[in-house]
Amino acid sequence: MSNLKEKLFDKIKAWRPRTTKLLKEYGNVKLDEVTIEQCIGGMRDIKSLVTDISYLDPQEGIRFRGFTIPEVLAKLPKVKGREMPSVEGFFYLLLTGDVPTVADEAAVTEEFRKRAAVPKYVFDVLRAMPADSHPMTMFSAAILTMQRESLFVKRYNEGMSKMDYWDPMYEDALNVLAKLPEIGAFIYRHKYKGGKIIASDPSLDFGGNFARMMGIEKPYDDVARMYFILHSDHESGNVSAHTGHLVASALSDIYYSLSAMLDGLAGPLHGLANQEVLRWMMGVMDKMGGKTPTEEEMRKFVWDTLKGGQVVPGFGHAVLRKTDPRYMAQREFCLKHLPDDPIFKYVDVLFKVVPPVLKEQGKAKNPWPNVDAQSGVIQWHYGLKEYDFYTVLFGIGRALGVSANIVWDRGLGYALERPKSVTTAMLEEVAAKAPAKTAA
Ligand code: HAX
Repeated sequence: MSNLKEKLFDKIKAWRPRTTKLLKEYGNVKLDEVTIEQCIGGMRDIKSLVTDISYLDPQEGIRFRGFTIPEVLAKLPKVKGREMPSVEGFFYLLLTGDVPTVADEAAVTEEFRKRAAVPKYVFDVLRAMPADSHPMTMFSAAILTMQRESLFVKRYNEGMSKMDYWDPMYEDALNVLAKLPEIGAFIYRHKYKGGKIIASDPSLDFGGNFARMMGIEKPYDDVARMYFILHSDHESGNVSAHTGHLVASALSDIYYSLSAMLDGLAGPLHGLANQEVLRWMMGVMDKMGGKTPTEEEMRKFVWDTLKGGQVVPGFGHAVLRKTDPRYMAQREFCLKHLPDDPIFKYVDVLFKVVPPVLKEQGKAKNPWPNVDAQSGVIQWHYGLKEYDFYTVLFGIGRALGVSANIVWDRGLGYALERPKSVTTAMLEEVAAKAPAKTAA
């Protein structure tokens, strides 16, 4: 067993009695109540999922294993000579809850390296897809194509015990994660760079190797590391994480689960918003003949979007009620590395203009920018201008968190997910019995 796997198993064994005790001794204790608005309105805020990998506070933002983003970036071992920690060390933190030593991190890097070779048939499938396929469709298909490799399925068919589910799920998770940098970079080079593929360099870490295969110079390696870390997890209820968890709860393997989570991430209200932000800004730029709009001009563009019945991409959030700390981490990076970038200037104007407009409109519960408002700018600056690729970058990061969650789901024996639905008539019946004040 690798260090990581041994450590994980110790943690799972120590954790199991906590979950069992809660279920057996306190299973009937009430945790929450559900309103009609929550039932119709996308289950907002209903406490009905458990994860210990990350927690999203509406005011503070995300904590990974109890650490804020600045703490994570400061505490994890840095890649030699670089500003950012490695993705491998971060994955160790997500999976075990402990900050890795340099040796722990090196062991994960070695685990990923051993598993990084992508089967040739994946590239054949990608090459056979229509040229106008969206990169997210290609990414999801690439992962689904590898489903035949699943060790979980093999062991399940051999009759493995429920207590062992976590083990082949862990193996599958590492096997698929290790291949994501090459798959992502292949999709990019195949689709946008005339198929000129750059070979992987196994001596590099996850982020460094991705940057190399993308063909983008330093400091893009640090951009990649930062990007994958920031996008990894946002507790369990967001569409991508929830989809991964839901699909895996049927004991579907990690390939099915990650492919499905990517399909959810590909929606414009979720991960695709990073592409939509750039598309929106390019539209404004076109109308401005390339000039940066004044605040007054930008305000008009924002109002035009709202009056057209569309959302302003990159703003608002279902849980957060302040500026996303993932936005702030990227903003700090921009202020340090690309303060004069014209697109960053656009984003800066939007930062000033959009929240007051959304407040004035009075619909959005959170007028502040989310992660997607800032992320495309950095990619654009380093030459990645094909913005329909941006959600693939998000997907590589999100796969880290979703995989860690699924391994733990199986370790703790979480159940098949099956909420109950009601009919509209049933809701009306409940509403009719409500006290007049509530019903008014
Ligand atoms: N622009 C215009 N209207 C907005 C808005 C925005 N940025 N954010 C919210 N609203 C509107 C909603 O569409 C909703 O309108 P209706 O009452 O007409 O349906 C109303 O304000 C109330 O919505 P809410 O309760 O504040 O927000 P939701 O939880 O329903 O939705 C969203 C959260 C993120 C989907 C929403 O803010 C949005 O559409 N934002 C723009 C798209 C975006 O940036 N998505 C990425 C979010 C972060 C993420 O998941 N990244 O992957």
